Amino acid sequence: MVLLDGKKTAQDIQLEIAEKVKCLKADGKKTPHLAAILVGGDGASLTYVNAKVKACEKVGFESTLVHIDATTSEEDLLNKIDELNNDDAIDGFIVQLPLPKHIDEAKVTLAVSPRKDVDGFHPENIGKMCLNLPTFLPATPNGVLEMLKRYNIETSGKHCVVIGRSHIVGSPMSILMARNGNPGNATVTLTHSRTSNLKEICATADILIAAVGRPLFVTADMVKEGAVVVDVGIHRVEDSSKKSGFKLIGDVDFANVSEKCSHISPVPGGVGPMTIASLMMNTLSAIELK
Ligand code: L34
Repeated sequence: MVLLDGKKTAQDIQLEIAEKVKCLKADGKKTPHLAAILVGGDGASLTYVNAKVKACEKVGFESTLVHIDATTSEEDLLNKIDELNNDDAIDGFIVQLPLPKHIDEAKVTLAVSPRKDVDGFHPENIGKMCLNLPTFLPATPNGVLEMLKRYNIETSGKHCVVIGRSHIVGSPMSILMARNGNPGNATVTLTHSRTSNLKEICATADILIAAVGRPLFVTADMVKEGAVVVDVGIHRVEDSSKKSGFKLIGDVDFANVSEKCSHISPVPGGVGPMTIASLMMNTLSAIELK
């Protein structure tokens, strides 16, 4: 079994980006500048956003963290987004999800200028992704693609089963795996909570991508011998033996599934760090697309 080491792969990518940033600076070009808006935010969101800011430092980008109160009105958030849309210093920005319940995520997604939408969530960018036109690709699915590519995993002609149809992971993941490209050209089945015979379908997957959002949902009986398993889930569960009081687990029952598959991504240290590396790639291309 080969471990798909997202932590190490993300570090490699960040070193490559750092080299490119050095060249940009040497050529007198603008230093890429990423901003992140965090509204309120639980511990997990704060951890992820802080990791994004830290990654910016590592690759030599400038970064701005806009941390606003959980009680902020939708209108105030939309105004802040407009400010960033019009700020020439900022090349790209993200609004960390989830948002507090009183704020409409769809409205927020639409308010971000497609040119600065380094999360790749704006309908214009989703449309371009579907048409295989150059654009910002959503960070998590693109991180998974990059991981498959760097581990030389053949996707062409393979049966890829994606579990979960969220706007930010499952849906775009299924489109990217089916696109004409490398990685891509897979035969994709997108499954979700209404899928009948889910276990049987998963057990036919050459590549199984779990983005269900339920801890340890994927058990060994759902996995074909020799399959490639990518775990996009991330859950904090109580663990009194840890200083933090919790441990991280994924959507996949790693201990049992890892005995059966050819490749598997761990949690932590799998897709999470790749999401961040992928955001750095998009921010760099925000400069290049200009
Ligand atoms: N707008 N919202 C927006 N863009 C995104 O791309 C995200 N996502 C998801 C949640 N909301 C978002 C993230 O950034 C998930 N996500 C994310 C990013 C990083 C990590 C996990 C999820 C990550 O670094 N995970 C580490 C462990 C971190 C910890 O200690 O909790 C890992 O090794 O998996």
